[in-house]
Amino acid sequence: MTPTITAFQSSPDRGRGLARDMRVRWAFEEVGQRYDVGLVSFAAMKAPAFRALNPFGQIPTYREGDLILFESGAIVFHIAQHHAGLLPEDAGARARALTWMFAALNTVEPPIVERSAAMLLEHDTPWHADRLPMLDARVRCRLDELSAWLGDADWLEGAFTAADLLMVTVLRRLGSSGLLDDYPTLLAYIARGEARPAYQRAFADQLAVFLRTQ
Ligand code: GTB
Repeated sequence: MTPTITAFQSSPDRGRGLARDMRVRWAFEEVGQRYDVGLVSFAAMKAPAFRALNPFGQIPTYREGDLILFESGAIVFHIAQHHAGLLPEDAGARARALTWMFAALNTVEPPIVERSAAMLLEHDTPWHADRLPMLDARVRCRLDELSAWLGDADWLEGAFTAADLLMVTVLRRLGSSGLLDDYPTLLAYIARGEARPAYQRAFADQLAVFLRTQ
């Protein structure tokens, strides 16, 4: 059965692959699994029918027969568990990859999302200028640490895994901030992710939605 995911009908990222369906699309492409996409409006995402798929009224969701999933990390993990190519076979290496998947979503992503939200929602408040340096410092702290871990390695733990897939999508959110400019190691890491044919197919597909709905 072909799984169906949901994505924005009209994505605020204007097809730049920043909405979280991108990481699910990329995972499907890496493992060679076909999938369908249901496009939803903001209004539809908050309706009871959609909340049956995701109680928080957000994309992406995943449906395959009776199985309904939400949370992009859980969906990517599910795909990685059921197909070869995104997690190592060795149990220890697999656990390390899972550790980095959590690190991407629980340790690196939160300060980046916090900064994005402040830029979007607080930019005209009296406290924004005072708060931004603190938000930047929190992001830089994680970028320093991640960059130090990567060193001259291509990927977080040897070969490319679902953890790299998640981490690259998390870091891409900083694209227009200028914060990555001080981190050539991370810029090269992101570029390696973006150069993967599976990434490029996923990116083209989500961009096509944006172009079609203009
Ligand atoms: N923890 C959840 C997950 O990982 O799946 C978070 C899901 C989530 O935040 N979904 C967002 C959503 O549905 C879309 S991706 N928002 C609508 C709502 O909450 O009402 C977040 C996102 C949105 C826009 C941009 N952008 O414009 O650049 C980037 C990321």
